[in-house]
This record gives sequence, structure tokens and C-alpha cells, in this order.
Amino acid sequence: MAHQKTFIMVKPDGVRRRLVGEVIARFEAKGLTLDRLEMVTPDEETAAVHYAEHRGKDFYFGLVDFVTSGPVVVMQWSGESAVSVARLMMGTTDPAAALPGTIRGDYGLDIQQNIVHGSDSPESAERELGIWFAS
Ligand code: IDP
Ligand code: MG
Repeated sequence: MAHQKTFIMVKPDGVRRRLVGEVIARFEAKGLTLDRLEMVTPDEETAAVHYAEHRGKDFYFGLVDFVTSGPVVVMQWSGESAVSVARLMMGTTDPAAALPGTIRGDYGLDIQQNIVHGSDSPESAERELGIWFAS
């Protein structure tokens, strides 16, 4: 396996529900390293670029509306197999089906408002980190 970087976002529902600390605490306890962090309210353009792969799907406009609905916390985390480790800890997309012990499994029920985003591959991580940490 390999040392990797990944992009993690606490979505607007996670911020509103005061779960930022919980998400950070879990990844820190696991042994991943927090490299960068910023709070920002996404604009529509940035959200559209981030979710470009979902354009055309029935949930796309709702998703962009949701992710631009308030502040999010965007982060870079790194460590051994950081991409897959973070995805495993987040749980499956639909929190109603996500395993207990995962973030989505422990804190959610709604398939759209599922608390966190995490890159699905090292290539996605590079792309997403470039979008959210442009400087
Ligand atoms: P992921 O976040 O687990 O990678 P994706 O399939 O990439 O899941 O979907 C991106 C985001 O779009 C999800 O995290 C969720 O917020 C939203 N989403 C996915 N599928 C649905 C759906 O069927 N209805 C509403 N929103 C959805
Ligand atoms: Mg995805």
C-alpha cells in the first residue's frame, strides 16, 4: 500500500449538526494526519465542478443546492492508504444502509444529507484538492 492524500469535506448538514469535531476526532484517532483545513460556503460554480461526474442524474440539482446551502469544512488528510481508509470510516453513500461504527452509519439516515464527502480514488483526491485548495 502507499502513503496517500485525500480530500474530505464536512457537508453543510454536518456543520449545522455540530459534527465537525466528531469527524476530525475519528480520523485523528485512526492515525491519519490533518494537513489543511478551511471553512467556506461553496459557490455554485465550485460545487458544479466538484460534482461534475453526477451532472444529468436526477439528484444533481438537489445535491448542488444542498452543498451550497451553508458553510462546509474542507480538509486534506494524509497517511497510509488514506483514500480507502477514509471511505471505509465514512460508510456507504446511503446512511440508512451504512454500518454502525462508520460516520454515516452512526449519524445519518438521509441519502443526500450524509454528513461527509471523501475522495473515491487517489486521482479524484488530486482533482478535488486542486478545486478546493486552489492557491
Ligand atoms: P459518495 O459521496 O459516497 O461518493 P456518490 O455516489 O458519489 O456518493 O454521490 C455523491 C453525493 O450525492 C452523495 O454523497 C449524496 O450526498 C448524493 N447522492 C447520491 N445518491 C443520491 C440519491 O440517490 N439521492 C439524493 N442524493 C444522492
Ligand atoms: Mg462520490
